[in-house]
Amino acid sequence: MKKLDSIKDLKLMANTIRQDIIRMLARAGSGHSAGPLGMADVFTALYFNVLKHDPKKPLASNRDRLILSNGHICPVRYAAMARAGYFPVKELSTLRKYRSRLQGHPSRRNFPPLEAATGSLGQGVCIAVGMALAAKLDKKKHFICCITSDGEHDEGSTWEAVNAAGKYKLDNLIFILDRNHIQICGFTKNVWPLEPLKAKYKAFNWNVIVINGHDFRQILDAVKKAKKSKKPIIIIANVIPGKGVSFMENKYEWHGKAPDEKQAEQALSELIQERAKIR
Ligand SMILES: Cc1ncc(C[n+]2csc(CCOP(=O)(O)OP(=O)(O)O)c2C)c(N)n1
Ligand SMILES: [Mg+2]
Repeated sequence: MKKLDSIKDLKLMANTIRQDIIRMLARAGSGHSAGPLGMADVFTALYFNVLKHDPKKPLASNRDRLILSNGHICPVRYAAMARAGYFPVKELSTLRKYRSRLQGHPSRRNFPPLEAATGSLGQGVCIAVGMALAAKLDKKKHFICCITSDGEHDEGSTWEAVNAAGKYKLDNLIFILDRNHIQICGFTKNVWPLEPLKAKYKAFNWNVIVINGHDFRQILDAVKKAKKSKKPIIIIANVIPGKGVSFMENKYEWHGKAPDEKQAEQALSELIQERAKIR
């Protein structure tokens, strides 16, 4: 894997990925903007530093598995994978096109390195728990890392998965929560309050780390600690939906909307200005 060790290089890569997301969505003319932009730093840290993976051998049996349970934010995963060398960057322009490998929600049938077909909320988390249990039964050493979202915790099946992971003491399972406080039609606290999330996970016999999901040092430290946990662990990553684009930040209206041409131009100019300030 192409490893980036310096925080500056990670920040530059995350900025590149945010620009990719804007270009892909504008070209597709539909899709989700806020979630992918919010998770660009986490995905950069995963693909360019902490996950064990090899784009040249994408299905190697000892790879860490990454399940994107909130499948609708897949543009961020596609951009990170392209930049990491899984496929040519120009293929990003096929997002959401008929027959593309890069469907609007991840399709393992179209592209096996995506690990699972997700998007139906509450299912990827269950798949991840099953994969972690299977890996333990097979005495495998890889980790199962599952990205889940706050809105996904409205689903009963999410809590069944959490409960099962606690029972089986799945110390090879790491959840990373996209805690952006928004969902499809409002702020999570108004639609379906989730707090106290930390206490709930602890009650299910999980370890919990809470971080700022835009701080690379915190992300890297948290995943390193998570790999040493003796229980299933969740990293609650507080992130800003729409991060990096002023008119999208903290606006749930951007949950499932793509920028038009003019909005994309404005977004890219802000990201390019931000890039110049990266030290
Ligand atoms: C089982 C299921 N029910 C409903 C939906 C429709 N849906 C798509 S995204 C979403 C909101 C989920 O919240 P979150 O993942 O926190 O959204 P974001 O932070 O990206 O805005 C909903 C209800 C779905 N994908 N799956
Ligand atoms: Mg959310």
